[in-house]
Amino acid sequence: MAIDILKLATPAVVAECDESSEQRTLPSLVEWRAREAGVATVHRALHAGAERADALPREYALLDGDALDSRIAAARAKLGARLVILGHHYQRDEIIKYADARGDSFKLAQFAAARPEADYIVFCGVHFMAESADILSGPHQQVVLPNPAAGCSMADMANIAEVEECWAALDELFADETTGAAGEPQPVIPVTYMNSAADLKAFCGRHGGLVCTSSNAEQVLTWALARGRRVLFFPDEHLGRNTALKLGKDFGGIEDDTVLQQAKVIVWKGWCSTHLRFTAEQIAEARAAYPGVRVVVHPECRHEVVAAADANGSTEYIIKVIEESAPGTIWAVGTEINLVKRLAREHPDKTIFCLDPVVCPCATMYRIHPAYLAWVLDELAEGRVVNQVRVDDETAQWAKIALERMLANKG
Ligand code: CIZ
Repeated sequence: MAIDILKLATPAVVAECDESSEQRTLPSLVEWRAREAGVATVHRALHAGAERADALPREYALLDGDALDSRIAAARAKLGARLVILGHHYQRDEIIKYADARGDSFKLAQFAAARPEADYIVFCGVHFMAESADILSGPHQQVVLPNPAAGCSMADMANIAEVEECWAALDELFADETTGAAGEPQPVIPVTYMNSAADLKAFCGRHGGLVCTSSNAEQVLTWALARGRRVLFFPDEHLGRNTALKLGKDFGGIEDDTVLQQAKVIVWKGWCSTHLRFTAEQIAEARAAYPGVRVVVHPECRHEVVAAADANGSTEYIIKVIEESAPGTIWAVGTEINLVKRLAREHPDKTIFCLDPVVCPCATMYRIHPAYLAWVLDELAEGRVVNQVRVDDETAQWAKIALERMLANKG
């Protein structure tokens, strides 16, 4: 049955997600603005365990969009080629419009490393991305994260103390597999997703492991399983499981020793709250409402969602399949809403909508606001570096080894 594309309306977004409202994600900014307007606000404590402060000088919180535009333009003009601004695909449009390059975390880190003339790399993304840019860029380059509170809750679900404890337990469990003979496979190879702190990447570097992104997880796991009897994959349980299933390998969590003995891929218990919003029911609804719709989701979604979709892949992959599709095609997309909305706007000849009708941007990505960008750029223009993200040399050296092993595998 031919579908008249002109009759299809893009599904309406029916609700705003409370979790990602500016009130919750940018307390300083909202509080200053409310105080100026004489409106009472409910004081909200920073999320538990936050080591990175959400701070912004008051004057920036009170500037409107036009004033912020002029400040940012003036600072960029002053800094010229010494400055590069990077925008991750998940950033809001008000930030992406200032970016010299947009991409996924890995592509952006490579872009920065290929620009040695840039002394300052302002990374509009989250903490682990700025760390990776620092690791891959030159020693004279300084990486700035406009709001240091912009983190990744999934990345924070594995920390070095827990991973070392787990590693020691696995070492004990598989102790009789090691004879010390030359060339024998390692009992376990650690693999960390790009969405992880630098010290976890360094851990993988030290222990014969490597990093993966959502676009090369299959190649990386294949590499690791050729050198080890099994893989410990952290922090994202879903990317680990989806990749193991694609490769036809057994997987298991770390809770049960019997499962552990059989698993080829041992998955950590971490997840992305944004991608866990997508369900197989939403896919069924999209298929019923839009005959011929193609569904593409990110592999951080649950396995049942990935299995029900037509395709799955990283942000770069999602952008590519949609860009390369024929005019008139219909796409239901399961990833961060800012990227989906941008794809819909940039491809008006296609019908593109988010699988989830509730707008729920990644709350931590949302912490980069133009007010923070204007502030850090003004400081740089005056020769002061604020909110620098710096990985110590020892950690950076091992993390780089893990990243380079991944590079050698990039398919
Ligand atoms: O690696 C990245 O940038 C993230 C967070 C996801 C992706 O698929 O690109």
